[in-house]
Amino acid sequence: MLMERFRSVLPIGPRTPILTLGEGATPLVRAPRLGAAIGASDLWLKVEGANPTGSFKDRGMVVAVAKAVESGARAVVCASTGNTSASAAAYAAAAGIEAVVLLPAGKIAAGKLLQAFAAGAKVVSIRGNFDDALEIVRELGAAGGGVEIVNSINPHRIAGQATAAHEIVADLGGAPDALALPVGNAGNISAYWRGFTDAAAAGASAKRPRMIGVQAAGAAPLVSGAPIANPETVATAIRIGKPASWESAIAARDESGGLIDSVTDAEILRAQEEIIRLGGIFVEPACAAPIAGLRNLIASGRVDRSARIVAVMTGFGLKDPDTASRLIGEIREADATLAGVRSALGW
Ligand code: AN7
Repeated sequence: MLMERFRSVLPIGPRTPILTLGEGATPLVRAPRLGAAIGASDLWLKVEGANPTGSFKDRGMVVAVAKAVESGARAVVCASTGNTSASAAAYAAAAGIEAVVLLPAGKIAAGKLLQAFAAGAKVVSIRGNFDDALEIVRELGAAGGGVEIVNSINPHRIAGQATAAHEIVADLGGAPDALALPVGNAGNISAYWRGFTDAAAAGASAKRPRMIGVQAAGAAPLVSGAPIANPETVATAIRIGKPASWESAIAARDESGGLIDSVTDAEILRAQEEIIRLGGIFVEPACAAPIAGLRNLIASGRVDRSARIVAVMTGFGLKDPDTASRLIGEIREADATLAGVRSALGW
């Protein structure tokens, strides 16, 4: 129950309804075999796919929807590459308000699209990309009429997402040396940095981590330094060319002595497979970006191999079954006998 546990760091007043679908308190697990594969000796995974709708978005959405209800909103609206829409649809359903989601046509992973429909959201497919959709959402929100924007430009989203940093500090007894995560619209890197900064100020951690953001090469405006008109990547979650939280992401990078790097789609797909085959955690492609990025950064000496590193696995693997279907192997057919199964296994 995120809102109750983190009441003191959230914008919760006497009239704020306490919502929950069981978000937060996600596992932080060591990944020694995965770490060895990328050259990191103390690698941990923060398993955000364990949230109720399968992504980290639930942490901020529970707060944003509660505040929308408090303010009397009749609907929440968002642009999304998929996970924000799945989360908004679920929390709006539980709160009894309408959810409207604007999605880039043809670029939403099947699981996420299904989640939005299943929860009863109104789904609008935009003939454009995420950045185009977010522009329209800003206009919809500015028009008023009881419509609350629940993208990460809503500060309640960032406040809620910052709770993940507090959980890591509590679990490890302080901040790690580095935190690595995928970067799209750049809300999450901003939220983590705020959370670690607040935890350090409160005396819960002696230090703050280096923030290591990783973008997909075809959608890496924070690496190139300029917005990208037509972002493309297999990791559709982070197919974003003009991040809304641009300045705060750069501030997180620079204040932490960190860096923002990019990886190719091939590197993303390889790392997605390694995370499940060596770490046992099945993630959607975006989550592989920080693992692929860490391999390169450790190899080139820009990240210390003995550093304690937490990589954020932001979304669950079954969100995008189409991209994962390459991992399906040969099915071994067998007669329904012990001998048949042994023979199929080659034992
Ligand atoms: C799995 O759902 O932008 O840098 O509209 O789904 O805070 O944007 C999702 C982003 C990383 C990037 N990992 O986080 C959306 C959306 C996953 C994601 C990100 C997203 P931000």
